[in-house]
Amino acid sequence: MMIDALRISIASPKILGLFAAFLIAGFGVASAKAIPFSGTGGFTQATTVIDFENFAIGTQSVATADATIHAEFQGFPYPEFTPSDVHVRSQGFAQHTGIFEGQFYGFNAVDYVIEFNGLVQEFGVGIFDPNFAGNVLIAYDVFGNELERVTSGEDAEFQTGQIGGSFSTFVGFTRGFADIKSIRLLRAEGDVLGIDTVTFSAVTPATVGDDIPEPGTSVIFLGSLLGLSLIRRRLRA
Ligand SMILES: [Ca+2]
Repeated sequence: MMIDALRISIASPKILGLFAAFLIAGFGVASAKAIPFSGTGGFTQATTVIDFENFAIGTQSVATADATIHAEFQGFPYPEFTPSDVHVRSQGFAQHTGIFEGQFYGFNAVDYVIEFNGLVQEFGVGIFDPNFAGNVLIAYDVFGNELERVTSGEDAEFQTGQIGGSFSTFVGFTRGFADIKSIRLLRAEGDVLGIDTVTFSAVTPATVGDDIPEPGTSVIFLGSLLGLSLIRRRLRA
């Protein structure tokens, strides 16, 4: 975790010097792009919030113009959960204002998936009743590669509370540019989570192919090379 690395660096002048040298050399910049945070104050840009208040109770898969939210089922040891069990619910227990209140989604022994219709730079979500170490919030890029994760019990940004449904927290990421395509919240063994206040910065189009040649372009390029080669042979002949 970048923040932990920074703390260690500050504790040791030698490592700090090395770290500075890396920064000057241009290394370490990539990993500094992702900063996990807790609390709803971690955003630097205007955000959109899905608070589930406008969806009918019982809605199983939530979709807006920007994102879709659904659950993934782990099966054993909770084979009893089916898609119809995971849906928009109304509040029936202690809550945290602005993080977990009113209507929310889930509260089952499942994982949650948030897919954006494009890319976002900043993301955060209210998480209800995390009690154990090992809950993980992960951001993925457009190729499904992991960008960043925060884990309860390991990272200070992902707090847990007492068992009994009295605790909620807010966990998120901010990136150097918009490269988050999807988010997964994977529950720890034995934990049961719900989500609310899904918050994200502007969704920008996911343009795959700006840095990577499309297959078609490569084939055309290869074709041109073969063509040149043939012309050269003919000229020689
Ligand atoms: Ca809500």
